[in-house]
Amino acid sequence: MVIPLPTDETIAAIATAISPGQGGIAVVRISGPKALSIGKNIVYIAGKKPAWSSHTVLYGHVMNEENNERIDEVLVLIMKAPRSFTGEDIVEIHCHGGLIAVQRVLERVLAHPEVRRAMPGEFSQRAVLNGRIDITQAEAINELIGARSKKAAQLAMASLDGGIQRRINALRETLIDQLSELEARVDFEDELPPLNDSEILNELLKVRSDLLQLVEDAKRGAIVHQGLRVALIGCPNVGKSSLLNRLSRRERAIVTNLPGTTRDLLESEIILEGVPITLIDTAGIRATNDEIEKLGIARSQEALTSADIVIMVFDLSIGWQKRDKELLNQIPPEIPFLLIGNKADLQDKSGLPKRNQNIETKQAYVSVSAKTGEGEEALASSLLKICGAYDTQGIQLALNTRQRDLASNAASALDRLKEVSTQKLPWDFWTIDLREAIQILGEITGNEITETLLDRIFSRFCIGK
Ligand SMILES: Nc1nc2c(ncn2[C@@H]2O[C@H](COP(=O)(O)OP(=O)(O)OP(=O)(O)O)[C@@H](O)[C@H]2O)c(=O)[nH]1
Ligand SMILES: [Mg+2]
Repeated sequence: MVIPLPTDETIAAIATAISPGQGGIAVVRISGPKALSIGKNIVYIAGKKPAWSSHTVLYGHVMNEENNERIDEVLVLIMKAPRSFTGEDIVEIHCHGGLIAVQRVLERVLAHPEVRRAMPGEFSQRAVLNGRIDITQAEAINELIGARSKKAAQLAMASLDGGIQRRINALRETLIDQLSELEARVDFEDELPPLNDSEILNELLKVRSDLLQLVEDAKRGAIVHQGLRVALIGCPNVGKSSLLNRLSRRERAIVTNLPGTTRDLLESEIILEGVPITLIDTAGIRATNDEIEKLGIARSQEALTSADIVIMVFDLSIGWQKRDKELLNQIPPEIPFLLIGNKADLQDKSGLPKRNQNIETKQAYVSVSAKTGEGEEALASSLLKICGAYDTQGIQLALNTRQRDLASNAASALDRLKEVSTQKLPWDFWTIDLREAIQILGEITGNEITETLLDRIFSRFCIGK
């Protein structure tokens, strides 16, 4: 669906999360030229008629006109254009939270003929179209709201502060400067001092390597945003559920000394060094005649092939077994995995060597005890190392997938200039790739804006943003 471009329509939506019994207050946001008149029409304010001046708060009631019923007691926040989020007149009605009151207030607003329900992302889209924020900042709002760890929120905030916009614009400016030099040579070669092509190439390749660095950081940043699904896999009774409980710091899963305790997948979310990780406990894999257990094992097998990372657990108190090896062979080669020897506290008594000789793999290996907590830190850092998220703390800016793909395309366009330079082609050949890189970088920030681009970006937002 294509959202109509700048418009004189007035829109409204609930801007806060709605959930039964939750939230002391909720906010209904109205934006557009009729926002104030609608607000005045539906909010009754006792006493002398107030001025509804910008950046003031009024106290009143949303009324049902037909029977004079008070729908809710509210505060009204007025922000006149252009000093508002969207750049238009905004009236925010702060009413009570939960489900009913806020819905009734919104219905009352929408009953007004001069307003319609906002589409997903439409407030942010108007903010972009009216030049209040650029596209990277609008995307950052979405990312900040969706952040599942402190680091993800910090990265989103850096982008909301204009970090990505400034960085990309600076690189784009450098390219534009070079392009104008080159264009001048195309037209007036004889009248201008000659250009040194290797100097220009170096300058452009510097921009390229900055872009590639951003792409690299973005890959690690993506893990911080999206998180990882990590499946705990192993034979029965090796301590998978005990490990899940230890890592989640709560008794999430049932643990017993009977093999075959876990029958179903069970998820628990943890944060490791800012990376949100969904741990998935699975049923111990073995041949069984128990129908319920069979179904559970089928799910384990599914988790084994669909997880981002597999933690394969075996029992150190009995050592590495043939059945462990068989299971290890079932891990698809493209899925990174970490081998964990559990029950290290029992191992000393069992007299088995620290790293069991029978493990025929050079895979990352950590020995732990779910009982005592021994080896827990080593487990966490090995896990982060495997997923390439080891140094996420060092990242200051993280492009999202859309921005990353564009940055990488721009870098490729610049890369083609190496060939142009080697072949000593005339300046107009340089300008082709350079212009393309400039155009692509413009798409990141929205300098080169198209309706399809806007539509693609904002359709991923939800209503009220
Ligand atoms: N001493 C010791 N016992 C452990 C450790 N980890 C687990 N156990 C015990 O091993 C038994 C099995 O633990 P679970 O966590 O249920 O094992 P599981 O791999 O989830 O087993 P299934 O769900 O049956 O596949 C329980 O009696 C645990 O208390 C450990 O590190 N040390
Ligand atoms: Mg279990």
